[in-house]
Amino acid sequence: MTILNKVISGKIINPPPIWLMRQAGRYLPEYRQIRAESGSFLNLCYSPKLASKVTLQPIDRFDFDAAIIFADILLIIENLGFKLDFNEKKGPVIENCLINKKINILYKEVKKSPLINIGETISLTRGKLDKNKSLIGFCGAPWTVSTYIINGGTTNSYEKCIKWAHDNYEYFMEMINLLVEISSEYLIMQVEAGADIIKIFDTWSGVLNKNDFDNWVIKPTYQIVKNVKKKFPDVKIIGFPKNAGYFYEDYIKETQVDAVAIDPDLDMLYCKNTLQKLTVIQGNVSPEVLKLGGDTMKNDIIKTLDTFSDYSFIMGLGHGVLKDTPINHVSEFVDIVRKYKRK
Ligand code: 1CP
Repeated sequence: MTILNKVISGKIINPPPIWLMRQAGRYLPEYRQIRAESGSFLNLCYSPKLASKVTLQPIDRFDFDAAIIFADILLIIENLGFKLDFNEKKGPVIENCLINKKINILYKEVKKSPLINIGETISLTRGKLDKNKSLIGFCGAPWTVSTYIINGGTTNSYEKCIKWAHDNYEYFMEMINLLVEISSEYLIMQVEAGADIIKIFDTWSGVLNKNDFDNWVIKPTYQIVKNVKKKFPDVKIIGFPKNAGYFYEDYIKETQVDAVAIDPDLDMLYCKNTLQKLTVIQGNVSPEVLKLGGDTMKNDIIKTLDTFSDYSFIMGLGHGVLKDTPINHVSEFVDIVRKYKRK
């Protein structure tokens, strides 16, 4: 069993294992080189050889305890017939987003869609990765993915997506159910290819009220967990309902994920006294503090370890590594954690 799997199964390991969201990416020169060679971000995601190289770069450099497969949560929307592009400045762009168009399913079966390339990246990477290290597969949760489909890209007006969902409720729920179905199949393919942990990213769950959170975040996530576990009862699943605040508790109890990633906005003592009693947590140093470095970073890392190391814990960030983060801050982060002695 990998070290991360042991921790998610309830073992207390000190110092805890480490991996970071967006640990591969533009802050690494070796990533920027392969990204330039690949021509575009999508080419890179769909090229198993290059994507596998990029997945392993942060492991070679920092010796993290897990690799997360290099891909993107939005690739799946091509299966629903939407054309995805990534613009250097704007980020993801979906032409003919839902506000203008109806769903016209292009690929119902994951294995007959371009997502099959991600399975290939996973097999290639598993063959090269140390046996003690986990390979993390992932998908976006239906609500978060649907915000991009509705809006056509990143937005800062989530109220428009919420309004659209309520105004077109039946159609919206059909889309959520379709995303549950395809995402489950996609995750099952990832486990078959060699992923031993799955993460479900719900980056925009924090904009919803409790009722919508229950119906659009908790229920679809529970369905995905159920579908994956039916096929692979032992695979461990980490949920990330970012900015869900006090809704984290119901999310943990009702989705039946095996662990949750916590964002930096959550109070650490609340996490320790409440969430850590319910499940294994991963978190939650702020990516801004990692970028800043120095004593602020050092103190936050130690405080995080002091707070959470009485129970099973995975050390990481509350969100992804920022683009201009100095590489030596990441090495120092790993160094401080590995030298940590539990009080
Ligand atoms: O040109 C580039 O280098 C593109 C930048 C980039 C990268 C490196 C994007 C575009 N995606 C990724 C990789 C990625 N995305 C991974 C790989 C593995 C890793 O973590 O190292 C993962 C897991 C994601 C997940 C992802 N993509 C999420 C959920 C997690 C999160 O960060 O909140 C979301 C919301 C996306 C959408 C996305 N992909 C890329 C951009 C610029 C965006 C938009 C983000 C936004 O709307 O704010």
